Formats: sequence, structure tokens, C-alpha cells
Amino acid sequence: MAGCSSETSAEWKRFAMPDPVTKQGESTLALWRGAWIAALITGVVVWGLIAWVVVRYRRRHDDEVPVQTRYNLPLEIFYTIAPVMMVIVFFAHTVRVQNIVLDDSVQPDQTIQVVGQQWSWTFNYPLPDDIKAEAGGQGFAYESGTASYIPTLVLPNDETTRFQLTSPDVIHDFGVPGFLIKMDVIPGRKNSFQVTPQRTGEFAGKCYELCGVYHSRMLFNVKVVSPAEYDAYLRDRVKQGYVSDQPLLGGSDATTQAGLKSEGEAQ
Ligand SMILES: [Cu+2]
Repeated sequence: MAGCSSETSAEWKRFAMPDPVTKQGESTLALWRGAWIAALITGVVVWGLIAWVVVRYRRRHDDEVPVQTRYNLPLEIFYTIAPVMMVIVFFAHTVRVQNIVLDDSVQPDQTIQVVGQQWSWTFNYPLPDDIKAEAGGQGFAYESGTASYIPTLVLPNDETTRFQLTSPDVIHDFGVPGFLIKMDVIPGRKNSFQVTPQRTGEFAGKCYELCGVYHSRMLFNVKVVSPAEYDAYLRDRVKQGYVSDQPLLGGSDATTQAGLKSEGEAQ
């Protein structure tokens, strides 16, 4: 009963989906909800028919067997076409929502290069011109996690951010439950998607692809802040010296990233 408190009642309305933080996530939630409602309506009809048949044709005292219907063409055509129609409707909506969620025709406000490396994440932020000047002309600020340090991804609220995903080693998967999206990070391929957060707050993210022994350590935090706080964060990164000419994409870069080298030596 404790699971039915008012805090979780909204979860019922979302069929246990997290409350979407991003504009794109709203479409995913709508698809999830619609699919559940369609499936439940189908379920109610089927359960109703089963119950009706069980009661209506239950065994009577006279032991008479009800009429056995076979080779009923209209019925057979119906139960072939109805499921095909359902699959077509589900498929069409899935493709429609997929196109919305993966739409990259809108020019993003910034492109953050995300690197999934064994066993953490590196986030490369492009610096706006004024902050770039403070960084001595270097174009990127970064945050790099290690297997023993969970990095934080900072995003400006109400702005569209594109994630460009790369991996120097094996396949990882970049996902934030609050954004209702995850995507594979594949060596040699540049996957990307865009999000537009609609509220500030702290969220959790992780690797969704079993990528090796310390896969479970590939956690990260997501912090959605106001654009002004985002700029302040970038300035702070610059002040602390986490800047580079090029985005750090892992591999040979990885050993030069803060924290990774010392950890490598420790092992
Ligand atoms: Cu991973």
C-alpha cells in the first residue's frame, strides 16, 4: 500500500515511465501511453470474450456439446486482418515518434562531444567566443570521469544541445532515464541526438550496454541549469584548467585526461 502514495499516483498515469525532462521526451511518453491504452482496450475485449464464452458455454446438466464452428471464413479473415492492422498502427506511430526524437534539423545551441570510454565518460563542451578568449583561445572545456570518479554533465535549460557520441574502445550506450532516451556509442561511428531540457534539476545517467568488467561504474550525473549558470560553469572549468584545443575523444587522449593516468598507475 505504501507504493500507492500520492507521490507515485502520477507514475500510474505515466504507466511507470519517468516524468520527461526534455521536449523530445514528451513524444516518447505519449507513444508509451498510447501503446498501453491500445493494448489495454484490446485486452479488455479479449478478456471479456473469454469470460463470456466460459459462462455462456459452460458444461450443462444435459452434457450436450455446443456447436463446433470450423472453417468460418469471415471470422478467420477478421482475426488475421485485425492484428495486422494493430501492428501497422503501432509501427506507424513508432516511426513518427522516432522521427521527432531523432530530429536534428533544428540547429542546436551547442554540440557536446560525449565519449564513452572504459570505464567512464568524458564531456567536451564547446566554448562560446567570450569564454574562449579567457581560455587563451582554446576551444573546449571538458569534464572527464574515471572508474572511481562519477562525472557530471551540465546542460543549459531551454536550449537545444546535440550530443555527438564516440567511443575509443568498445560499444557503450549513453542514456538518461529522465530524458526517456538512450543511444549506442559505437567505435568508428558518430551517433548523435538532440535534447531540449524544459526544467532544471539533477538527474542520473548511465551506460546501458554491458561493456566489460566495470560497466556498472559507468554512471554520470546530469545537471540542468539556467543558461547563465551554464556559462558560469564553463568559466569555472576554464579557471581550473580543464581546457583543450581539440575535444578529448579518448584512446591516446584518455591517458592524458585528468585522473585517468593516476588511476592507470595505481592499477
Ligand atoms: Cu560502457
